[in-house]
Amino acid sequence: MSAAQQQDNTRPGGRVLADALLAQGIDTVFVVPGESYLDVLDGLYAVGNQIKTVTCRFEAGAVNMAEAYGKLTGRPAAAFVTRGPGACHASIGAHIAHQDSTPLLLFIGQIPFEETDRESFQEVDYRRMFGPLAKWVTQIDDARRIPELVAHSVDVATTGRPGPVVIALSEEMQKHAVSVPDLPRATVLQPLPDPRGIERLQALLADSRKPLAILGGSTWTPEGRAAIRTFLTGHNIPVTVGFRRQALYDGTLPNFVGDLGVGSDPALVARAKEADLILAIGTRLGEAVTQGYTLFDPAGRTPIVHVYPDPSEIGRVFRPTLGIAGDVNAFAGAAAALRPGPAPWTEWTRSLRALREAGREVPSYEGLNLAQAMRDLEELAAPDAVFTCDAGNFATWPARFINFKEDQRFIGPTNGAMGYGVPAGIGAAIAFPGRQVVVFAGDGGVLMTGQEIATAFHHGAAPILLVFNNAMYGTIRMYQERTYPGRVSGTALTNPDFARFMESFGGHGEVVAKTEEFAPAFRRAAESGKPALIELRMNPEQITSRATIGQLRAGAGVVKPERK
Ligand SMILES: Cc1ncc(C[n+]2csc(CCOP(=O)(O)OP(=O)(O)O)c2C)c(N)n1
Ligand SMILES: [Mg+2]
Repeated sequence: MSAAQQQDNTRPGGRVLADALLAQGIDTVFVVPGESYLDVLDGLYAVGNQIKTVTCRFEAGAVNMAEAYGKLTGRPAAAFVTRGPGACHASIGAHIAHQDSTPLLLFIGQIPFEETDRESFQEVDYRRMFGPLAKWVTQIDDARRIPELVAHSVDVATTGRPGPVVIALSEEMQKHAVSVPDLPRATVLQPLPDPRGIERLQALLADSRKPLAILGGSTWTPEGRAAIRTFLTGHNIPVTVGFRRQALYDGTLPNFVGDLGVGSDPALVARAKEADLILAIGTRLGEAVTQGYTLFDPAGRTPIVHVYPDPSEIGRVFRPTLGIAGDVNAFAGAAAALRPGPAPWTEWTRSLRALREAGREVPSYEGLNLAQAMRDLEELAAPDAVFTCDAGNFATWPARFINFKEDQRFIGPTNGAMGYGVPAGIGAAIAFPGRQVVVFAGDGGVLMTGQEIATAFHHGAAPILLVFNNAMYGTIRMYQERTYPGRVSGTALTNPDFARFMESFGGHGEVVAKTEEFAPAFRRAAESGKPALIELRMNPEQITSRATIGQLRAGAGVVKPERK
């Protein structure tokens, strides 16, 4: 089509929007429909299978699938929801994408523009509602501006520190026939880190005896990961990963020493405090990673090198000795070219790795031994499996006992959002058809969004769900037992038969109550080729991999609150 014809290409707003998505390289959308964006649905119909439309059961599910898709591919997927109630259900996805720095587009069908401020049916001001949750919020009231605002939204979502962009779509605007050109994708190269940073890093390393790297963040490319591995293995620097950023670094390498987040090995946390140089690369130094802001001295006595794409995040809580703003992958490339000097920390690295491996040894537990089950999973999972994780105590079992491998991926919500794991697993299966997807979820979180199993069936995704069943909101029970021992309140659960729940959708269900049952159950689940669920029937007394409820009560030692 010539440029002149393109100019003449009069289309209704809904179609312009679908074409704008295509022009920006967005080929997958996750939707729960609403009459507020019928014209966009029709635009999606018009472009046919150029855009894959995944119909979901719950807006939180839709937006979590889109978030996981963006987290795994680095390109945003779009979620479409209706105004008012749909937007409210979807808001959790904006919060996850914000805290996880994930590119995401959340489109919301809006009321007709001429009814604004009458509190008309389902009316909400999204600029106010999503102000603190999103990186940017806009509303399209003129169909001629669709290409501009969609293109800018993609740029905002994907550059610097990535994040969610919310785009409200006035209802009648979607019907207006306009002639407007599609806009091409912009190639935006990220700022390069200043080469002086590498020189200073080298000088700091030369003075160090106990360096420690923390990898995190969302902007890694495969090349960047390979380069940072070359740098860190070449210098034999011990490497941790930030909260829920497992698999950013190959856990089988002899300098991987564990994760810093919620439920980290206390021995690792203690040793991390001994480090004399912190290399925080790509990660925010947020609450979870820094163990409630206690890991380093805020006045900067431990030298910190902080490499991050957004300068406004550097020095936010901890004063760095050296801040390096810019693309972490470019930094990694430059660091990989450094010739390793003498590394007087061989013993330090070896001892941290020994700690990691000692922590992975399988203890004996009463009842189902989840440590052994996780070690079996480590053996049995596909070498390029994608793991998705919900939020809860159960997540500490895989983090402690599995060393994730180079080609595997692991994603979870760093904001601790329950209900993430199952839809994220479906998003992962849609992003990477044919790859094995394993979901870790508790009996609490799995029923927040477990109905999306129907979406998995509808779109041919086949994740394997591992449901850690302790018949309680175990994390909160753990805090309860520490703070108010024996006073169980609001945390006990009555569960369905999870295997039959999965079977009722047409999937494969298994119950594992004994340790030796896990491996064959996982094999059968993987071979079934269908969505599968394995209920892990836990000993509820074993509240974490490190403590029983009895031990928590015994160690609680807090003053009981007075009741008035
Ligand atoms: C959406 C949401 N609601 C509530 C919480 C608070 N919360 C954190 S963990 C947890 C319990 C999780 O229970 P379950 O999924 O069974 O996992 P478990 O801790 O028992 O392993 C709750 C209620 C949360 N993090 N997210
Ligand atoms: Mg539970």
